[in-house]
Amino acid sequence: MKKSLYQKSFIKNLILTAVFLLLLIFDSCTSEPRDFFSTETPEEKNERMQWWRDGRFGMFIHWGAYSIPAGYYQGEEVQGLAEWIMDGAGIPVEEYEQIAAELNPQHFDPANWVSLAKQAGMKYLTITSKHHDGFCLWDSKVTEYDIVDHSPYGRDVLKMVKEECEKQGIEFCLYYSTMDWHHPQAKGEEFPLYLENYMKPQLKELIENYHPSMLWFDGQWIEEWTEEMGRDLYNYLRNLDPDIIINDRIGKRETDEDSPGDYQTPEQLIMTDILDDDWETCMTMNDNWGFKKGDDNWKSTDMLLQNLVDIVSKGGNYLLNIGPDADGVVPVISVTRLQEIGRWMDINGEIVYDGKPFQFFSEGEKIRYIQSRNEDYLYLASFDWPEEYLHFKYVVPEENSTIHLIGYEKALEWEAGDWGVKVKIPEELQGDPSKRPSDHIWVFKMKANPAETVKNPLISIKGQSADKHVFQNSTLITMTTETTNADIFYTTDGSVPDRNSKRYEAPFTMNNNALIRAVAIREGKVDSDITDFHLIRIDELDKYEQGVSYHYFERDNMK
Ligand code: FHN
Repeated sequence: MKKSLYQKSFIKNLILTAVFLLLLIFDSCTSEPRDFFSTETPEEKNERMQWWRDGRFGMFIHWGAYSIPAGYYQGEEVQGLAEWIMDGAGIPVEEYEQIAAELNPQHFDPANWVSLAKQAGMKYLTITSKHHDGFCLWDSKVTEYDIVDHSPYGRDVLKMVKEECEKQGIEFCLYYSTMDWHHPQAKGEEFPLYLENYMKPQLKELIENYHPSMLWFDGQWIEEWTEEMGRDLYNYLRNLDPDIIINDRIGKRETDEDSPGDYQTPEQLIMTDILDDDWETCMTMNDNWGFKKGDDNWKSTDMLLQNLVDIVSKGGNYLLNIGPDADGVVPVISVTRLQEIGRWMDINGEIVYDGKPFQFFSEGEKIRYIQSRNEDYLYLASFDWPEEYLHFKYVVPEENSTIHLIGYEKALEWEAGDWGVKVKIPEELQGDPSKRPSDHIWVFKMKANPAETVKNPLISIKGQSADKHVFQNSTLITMTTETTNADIFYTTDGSVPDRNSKRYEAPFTMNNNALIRAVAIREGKVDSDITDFHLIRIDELDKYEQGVSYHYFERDNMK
């Protein structure tokens, strides 16, 4: 039977589609994996990092078998971090396996964990899939040493947390330790086998089944781990999910350019300056990551919020940790802190989410400057309640700008002069702290430009200008400032220098211990900061010979 034109073209299309599909399959089987590490463009990276950069604030969760001993072994407190107890107490693998076999968190409620993050204004959550003890919180097909196969609980914790994150709109991310005290090949020469046959399949499993938005590696300091392994693993994972974000601990963190990873991870500390790179401070609320009985060294809510604002002012993210107990319960103080942070974020959150670093970020310890992302507004965060007036000097509000205290409707009165800017805090907010719009850090919003400030004076002896100096008999003090036509005023008794202090005219001699303090002033510009310089007189220095000397004692000789 003759085929109609329609039938012919249908068959032709069918054949073409089949060929095309075969080619596609063939191509995907044979095409080289992409070297993301060296070929990703800045635009591609910007796009990939967007949700993380916007998020700013995340929850870290350290939870696992170590939550059971909670820092105690055989009735004794174990020194070191709670989640390190296997190592700290030298618990043999078989014995630790028995501890893990007891994990049965009857009060674990993923909705509760995730909603705590959500309430606090956090946008992502990073949970330990496997910490250094090697125990896995998901149903891994590569091992039986996981919460589903090894513990009475028998449920896939990661899956539950993941589903809850999806429900509540929180990005789901996973911590994974390369160091593994449980796996027999994770040490010494056999490490490459552990990497290929255990780590990689596990990470593939995590990416394909749990789709984490970010992977947070840890344990990179072990000698088995190399920069090459890091680069290879980075590309392997990015080929599995090109959009995934990976922290810098996938590499050794030894060099800047050659180290893989998308952002830096300072631990328990905050960068001291604005950084061009992405970075995230991870921090505990008390002294341990995992749950530790009796660890009551809690940071205050005020401190946690100051950290958050300080980090945002320098362009970083804040990953704040909780360590639930063995039953899955989050310590009550952590809950309170998160709720208080959330109340503050409900009012002031725009400084966090809409904030980016301004050209300078701080004025002393208690003021932080942050600008809005479109650069239209400047936020000034005051860590202390300013009482009657708020003073600041590094920006000048635009002439017609209003200044608002976030959370309070009326515009505030302000005036500017050579001394800086003075904002009047309304009387109705004075006195009773409950009248203030929030309980911590107060945020002022305005349109402003950087003020012209005089450069700090530089004080030196013999051309050296560190802040402490040792001299003999007498020394010559020199002062300079980079601002032309500025006058320097100084004191030598530790008091605050101002226009009425001694004016610096020429180098002068000092022959005693002193704290010299100086300020540079030029009319029409904002006064410089004060420079401090400590002079320490040592008269007997020439009695000593230069160099290092030592005396050797043997223990037995000391009896
Ligand atoms: O040893 C771990 C520690 O237990 C914890 O997981 C922290 C979190 O950043 N990281 C390691 C130390 O760098």
